[in-house]
Amino acid sequence: MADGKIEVLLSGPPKPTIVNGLAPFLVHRLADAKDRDAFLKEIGPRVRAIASSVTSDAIGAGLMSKLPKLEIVSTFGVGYDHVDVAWAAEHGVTVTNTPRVLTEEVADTALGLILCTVREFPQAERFLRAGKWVGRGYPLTKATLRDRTVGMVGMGAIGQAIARRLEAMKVPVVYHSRRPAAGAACRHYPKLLDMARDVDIIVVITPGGPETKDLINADVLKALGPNGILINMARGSVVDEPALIQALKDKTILSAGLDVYVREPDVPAELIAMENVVLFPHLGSASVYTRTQMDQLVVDNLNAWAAGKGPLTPVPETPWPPRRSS
Ligand code: 8YV
Repeated sequence: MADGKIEVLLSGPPKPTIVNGLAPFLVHRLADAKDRDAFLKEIGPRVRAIASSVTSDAIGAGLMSKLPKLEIVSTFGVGYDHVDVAWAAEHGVTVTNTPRVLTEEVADTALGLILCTVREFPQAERFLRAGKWVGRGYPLTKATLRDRTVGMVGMGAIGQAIARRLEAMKVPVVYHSRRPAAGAACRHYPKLLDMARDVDIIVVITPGGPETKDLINADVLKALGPNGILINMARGSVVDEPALIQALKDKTILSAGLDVYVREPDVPAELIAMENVVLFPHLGSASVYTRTQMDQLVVDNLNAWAAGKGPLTPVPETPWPPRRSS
């Protein structure tokens, strides 16, 4: 503790809300370290908390094990597959994320991506800008929401917010998840393949990580069928990307709308070359309003922990108070 302040390691860019909010702490910025190993060797023994301002920088066992006094990792984002939670749980380190404050924003984006993909709005806009409207109208779209059922993969808070929007638009919704979700009134499919056969659009909104890796594979896409549309709002890892590219090329499915990719920000050139896909640059929660609330929750979690009240939103794998095995 320098000057009585708790020392915090900041991973990711120094966003103003986070930097200002962490004023009560002594903050060390990982991004500024010229020699990362030497930097961690020097400050590591004093660091008690990590603040992570992005989901794109991994917080792995290698980093956390260099911080023997680490008690908490407060990360930005509802998804926390970039944090090795199994290691954290085993070592009594609490991980917090930023749920709820982004739910409605991500659901809005999902609805936008669904509509853009089904009705080809970005393609039609490109058509107008290219001066092609003069000769003829944009072709009628093959797809419509009017005769489709949506199958959600994942029915957590964001899944339910998407389902509410679709139901308000009179679109029938069903879902697949390992267990039926509390509070979801629509039909639950225990088997993903069964649901894929019955629906016309799959919307993926389930956590990333090893348990869901390549969940949407060639078999699921085949079951979705030639009129089918895949929407991915979750993590690139949930979809077998080469299988998706193949399915789009072969017309095994009709089209896809993607907000996330396996190696962001690298998007496969094959996808970029396709007209039957709509590609968003991971926009889910990307408004100033919502991102500020997410940044603030990163700070609030650390302040609540430092005040001895316990963090506000620990993830289920690392409940508060922590169970230290050593
Ligand atoms: C982030 C997200 O905007 O919260 C999450 O898990 O995926 C998004 O809200 C994204 O991670 C940007 O880096």
